[in-house]
Amino acid sequence: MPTNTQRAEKVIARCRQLAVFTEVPGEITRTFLSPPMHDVHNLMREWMQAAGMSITIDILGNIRGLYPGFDPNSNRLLIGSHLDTVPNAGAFDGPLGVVLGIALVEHLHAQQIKLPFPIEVIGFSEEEGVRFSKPFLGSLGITRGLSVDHLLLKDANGISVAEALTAFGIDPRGRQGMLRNILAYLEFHIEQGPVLDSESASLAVVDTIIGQSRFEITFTGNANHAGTTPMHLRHDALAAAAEWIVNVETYAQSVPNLVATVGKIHAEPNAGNVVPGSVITSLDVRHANNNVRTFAHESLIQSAKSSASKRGVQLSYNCVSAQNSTPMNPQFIKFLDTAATRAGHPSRIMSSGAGHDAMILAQYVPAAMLFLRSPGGISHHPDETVLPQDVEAALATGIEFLTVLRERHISTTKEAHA
Ligand code: HGY
Ligand code: MN
Ligand code: MN
Repeated sequence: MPTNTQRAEKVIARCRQLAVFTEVPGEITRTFLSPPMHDVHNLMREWMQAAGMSITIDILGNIRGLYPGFDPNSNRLLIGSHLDTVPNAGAFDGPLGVVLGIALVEHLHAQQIKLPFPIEVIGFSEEEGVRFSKPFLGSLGITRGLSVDHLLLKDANGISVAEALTAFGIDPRGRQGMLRNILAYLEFHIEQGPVLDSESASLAVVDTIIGQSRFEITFTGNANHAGTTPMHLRHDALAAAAEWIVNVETYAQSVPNLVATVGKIHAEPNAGNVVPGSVITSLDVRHANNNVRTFAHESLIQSAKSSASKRGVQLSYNCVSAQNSTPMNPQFIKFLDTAATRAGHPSRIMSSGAGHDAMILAQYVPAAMLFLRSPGGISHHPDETVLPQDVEAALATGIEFLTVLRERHISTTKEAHA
C-alpha cells in the first residue's frame, strides 16, 4: 500500500510524463486536438484502465474514465480539468486536476472501496482558447453544446473546429450537450497566483471564479514605404495599437482589482522598412464585479477607437468570450472545507483570477474547486510547479470529500426510506 507521500510523488511524476507530449520540442505546448493529445490519451487510458475505469473519448475529444458505484440510481461525481496548455506552459495547469482524479479512483480501487455514486474522471480537450481563440470548447461541448459558429471557427492555418475534430477521428455531427445525472463537479487546480505561497498555505477552497472578457481587436491603416512616407501622411496601425496598449495598462492600474492584458499582437507586413498596415491584438479583462469588468472593456474599446481615429486608422473588434463571475456551489464549498479540515489541512476560502472549466460546469451542476499552492505564484510558464506535501494534502482532502459525500448519500437515502 503506497504511502501518501509516494502517492503524491506519483501524481507529480505523471504530470511530468504528460508534459513531454508537446507540439514544440523543448517546451510544453499542447493545443486543442493537436497530435500529442493522442499520446496523452493513450497514457491516461493505461492509468485509468489499471484503476478499474471504463474509458471513452467523447464528441469534443474529452477523455472520460468511469468508475462504477454500487447504487445504480445514483448520479455521478465528475472530477476533472483540462489537458490542453498555453504555449511554453508549465506541467501542472490542467493535467494536475485530471491526474489527481485518477489517483483518488486508484485509491478506491486498491482498497476495494465501493461508493454509492459512480466517479467519472474527465480530461477536457480545450480550456485555454489558444488554437481557436475560443476557450472552454471541451466543457462547453458537453454542457451547452457547440454552435455551428463555434464549429466553423478557424485556426491560424485555416483549419476549422469541425475539421480538427474529424482529423482527430471524431464525427463532428455527433450529439453534444449531453451532460446528465451529475451529482457535482470537482476540480483540483493550482492557484496560479501568489496568495497561498505568501501565506505558506497548501490549499484553498474557491468561492468564486471572477468574470473575464476576451476580445480580438484589429487596427487597419495603410502599409507604405518607411523611407518615403512623411509622418503627417501616415496611417500607422502599429503606432495606434502601441499608444492604446499603454492606455490599457494605465487604465487597469487606476481601477482597484481590475486586470487587463494585451497578450497577443500580430503586425502586417511585419517588415522593418514598411509602415505597418494592420495589427491584430488580443484584450483580456477580468474583475469580480461584472459591471466594473463590462464598463472597463467598453472604455478600452473606446480608447482603441480614439488611438486609431487620430491616425486615420480603422478599428474593428469582436468579443471571442465573455464569462460572468461564477460562484461555486455553497453546499459543496462547505463539504470541501469540512473535508480539508478532517484531513488536517484547514484551508482558506479565496476567489480565482484564472478561468477554469468549473465556471462552465457551475452553470449546469453544483461545482467546487480546490486550489493547491503555486510556489513563487508562477503559472503559464515552464517554472510552474507544485510541492509534494500540497499534493498529499489535496489527495487526503479528496478522500475525505468522497467520505463526506458517501455519508450524505446514506443519510439522504435513509430519509427517503423513513
Ligand atoms: O486564462 C485563464 O484564466 C486560464 O488559465 N485558462
Ligand atoms: Mn491556464
Ligand atoms: Mn487551467
